[in-house]
Amino acid sequence: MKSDTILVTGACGQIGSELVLALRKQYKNVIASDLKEPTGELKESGEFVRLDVLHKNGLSECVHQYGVKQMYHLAAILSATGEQNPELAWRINMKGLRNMLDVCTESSVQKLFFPSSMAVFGPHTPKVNTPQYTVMDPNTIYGISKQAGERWCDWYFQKKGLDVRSIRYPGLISYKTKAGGGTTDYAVDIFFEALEKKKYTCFLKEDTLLPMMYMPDAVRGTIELMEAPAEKITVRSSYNLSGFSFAPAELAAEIKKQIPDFTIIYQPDFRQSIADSWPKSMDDSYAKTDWGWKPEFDLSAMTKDMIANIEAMQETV
Ligand code: VAH
Repeated sequence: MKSDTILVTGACGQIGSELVLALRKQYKNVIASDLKEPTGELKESGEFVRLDVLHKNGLSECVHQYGVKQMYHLAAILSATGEQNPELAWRINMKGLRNMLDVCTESSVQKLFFPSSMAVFGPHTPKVNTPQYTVMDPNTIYGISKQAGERWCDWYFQKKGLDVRSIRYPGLISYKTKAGGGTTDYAVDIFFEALEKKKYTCFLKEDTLLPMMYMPDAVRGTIELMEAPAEKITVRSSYNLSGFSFAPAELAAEIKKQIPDFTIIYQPDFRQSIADSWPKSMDDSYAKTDWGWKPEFDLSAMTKDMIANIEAMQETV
């Protein structure tokens, strides 16, 4: 087991809760932190510290007390919630990141991970096979904060030599911790509703094609990026990363193969305009070339794995 002490913020969130468990399989000391208390395997499997990323002193004291060498900063407000609470989203997503960047440069931290998102792209970005470098005109506070965050990360690398690395995640699908406040959350909620009620009301139009990824691939890719030799990393803003693209109708059809009497209706809400501003697919050739990225799950394999694991979880309840 590797000995670097790692601190994960936002550890109780959709990505954090699975990333911590994966890191704890490789590292002896992985400290989970969040504002809310952990539960279940996340709580039982290791150290937890209650941290507010807006309080730099608390963050700094934790880093110095534990001799933290790597940080994964996952605490953030997502797209849909951000549009309803723009001031809160900007404050947490920007001041939280600045605190992390400054604590890194003022301490023993050698490596920082920053999660960006396909939300940094906007209405004038080429939507098919969106390039690594292209027009970026995000029109959500979440996307604007992630774009600004990418620029801050690149600046801290260029000007202060901080080894900060980042991924532009597509929509992420998982079963261990429900997503919260995202526009792509339909692709998580649909599985729970399909198994519980055999029906789902989707808040996006049936043909809304979006890049997506299964969480096991996202977690593996994140750790692979952080473990790659520094000289391999040519992108210090954020790497495009993608698994596969689908629309709600395609996901519903895949679920119906496993649950034949499943039905879906479509009632688009404010999140439709957010989804319409995002890519339909992303070019992640830089990640493939620089550090060997390769997704393992496709739509069919993800659907089967999600249903099998949610059914198994429900049996233990
Ligand atoms: C959201 N799940 O919907 C997040 C993600 C690209 C989407 O950033 O806000």
